[in-house]
Amino acid sequence: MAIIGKPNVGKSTLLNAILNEEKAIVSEIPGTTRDAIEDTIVIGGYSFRFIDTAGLRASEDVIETIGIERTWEKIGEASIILYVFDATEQSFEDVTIAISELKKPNEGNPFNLVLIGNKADKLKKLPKGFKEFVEYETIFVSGKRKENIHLIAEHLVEVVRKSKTSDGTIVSNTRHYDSLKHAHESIVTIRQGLQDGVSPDLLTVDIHRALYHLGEITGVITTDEILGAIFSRFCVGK
Ligand SMILES: Nc1nc2c(ncn2[C@@H]2O[C@H](COP(=O)(O)OP(=O)(O)OP(=O)(O)O)[C@@H](O)[C@H]2O)c(=O)[nH]1
Ligand SMILES: [Mg+2]
Repeated sequence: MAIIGKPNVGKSTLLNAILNEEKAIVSEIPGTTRDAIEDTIVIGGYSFRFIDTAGLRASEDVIETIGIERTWEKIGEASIILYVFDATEQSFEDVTIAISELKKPNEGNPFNLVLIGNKADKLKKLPKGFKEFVEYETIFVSGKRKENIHLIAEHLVEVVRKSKTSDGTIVSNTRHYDSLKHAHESIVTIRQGLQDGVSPDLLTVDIHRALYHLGEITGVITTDEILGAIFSRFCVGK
């Protein structure tokens, strides 16, 4: 779960409220968080890793800029993005513009986004536009007062329940899903081949294919090394 948003909207406050621990430094100075801070907690029987990130803005500061690049990396890796906004400052229009900016580099991929309107303790009434907004779930909270944090937890559990695969893993990236599907198809063929006594030379083709597809996800394709290890373990000739 990547917690992202503009500087000073209360991302670190929210992380601390979710973890119930003063994990991240909170201050009124925009740009406080520069490095990603993360921790894992179990909610409703599922393990969630929350990552607090550097606030997104154009910065002249070299270190903050590196932090913001990391935020973009985390956005790419996250299963679910919690986009935090300051409900007292950012209008519905501001938030919808920010979302379309976020979606640009992820075009074509499913985008699991939850909007968190923070600092709701300072609001007399909820800002316009959000109530009718159906595209993304919007939850208003006060990180500082720890109000409505349970709504985030409940929503996340529901998302996972709905989207989980049979072993409880969420694969929300379609590219990863395709790679895993292809790797799985090859593995099924390999297993069948082993049962049928197919020659190892022929099995190698499918082993290569499975590793290739897994490598598409991990970025590591060291087929010969891994094949060597497999063959030595299973005592089959190359
Ligand atoms: N009233 C109110 N103030 C809040 C709330 N959440 C955070 N704040 C205040 O907003 C300021 C910024 O909070 P942070 O949690 O550091 O914000 P951030 O988004 O992590 O900021 P950066 O790390 O700079 O990107 C602090 O002064 C907090 O006390 C809230 O729910 N209500
Ligand atoms: Mg912060």
